[in-house]
Amino acid sequence: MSENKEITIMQSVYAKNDEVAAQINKELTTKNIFAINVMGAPGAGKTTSLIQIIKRLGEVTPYVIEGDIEADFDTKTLQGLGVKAIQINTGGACHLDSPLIGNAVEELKLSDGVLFIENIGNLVCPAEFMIGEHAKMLISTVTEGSDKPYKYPLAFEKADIILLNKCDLLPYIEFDEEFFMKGVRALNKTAPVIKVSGKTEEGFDEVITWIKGKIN
Ligand SMILES: Nc1nc2c(ncn2[C@@H]2O[C@H](COP(=O)(O)OP(=O)(O)OP(=O)(O)O)[C@@H](O)[C@H]2O)c(=O)[nH]1
Ligand SMILES: [Mg+2]
Repeated sequence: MSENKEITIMQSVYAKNDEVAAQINKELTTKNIFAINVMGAPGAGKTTSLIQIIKRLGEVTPYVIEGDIEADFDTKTLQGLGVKAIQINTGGACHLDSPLIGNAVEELKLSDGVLFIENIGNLVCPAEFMIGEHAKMLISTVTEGSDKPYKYPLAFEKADIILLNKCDLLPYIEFDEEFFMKGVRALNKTAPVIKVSGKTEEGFDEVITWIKGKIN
């Protein structure tokens, strides 16, 4: 006969993260900062899109927190363009968490503007962790294939805006846009999906209109 065993339910692994995220969110709001968690697979064009967005922001001050497992190429690129950017290296972790963001926010000395947080290139874990953001921007690409909403639903479900990047490559690859949109809309009825290209620069004016609509 089997014995009854007492099982202790541990605190949610997300609870501490979410508590710190809520504090960061409040602090950023007080400083008049709108924070965007930029998510997408490795090489989706997160940094390329940020460059296109930042150069269209006009009077709005951009700040960037760059998340990578190792290296600081993206931070160096942005700093070279005069952007106030700071690097976080997780040393292996596949997503940013809110304590890491808390430290970076303190160092950046932010006020009045938009903070872009480029998360680790990964279509899974970043969507699970709040990091103090006001909105999540997902960058998907035509080169990843049109089945991505079906295979990686959480990122698409949680996104407030979705950029479909690398549209300049559409003539050269097979991408079923209708199937992609059907998958997106099954998960997320409201997020705008904007077709963009970091190469031809199409679509980014629409992205700016969305961002400015959020901060005004
Ligand atoms: N053809 C084409 N290439 C693009 C586009 N956007 C980005 N790329 C290229 O894709 C590669 C990756 O772009 P990044 O902006 O570095 O991508 P990322 O998502 O920031 O990459 P990680 O930070 O390493 O995850 C680079 O070689 C870019 O030039 C696009 O719209 N069209
Ligand atoms: Mg990058």
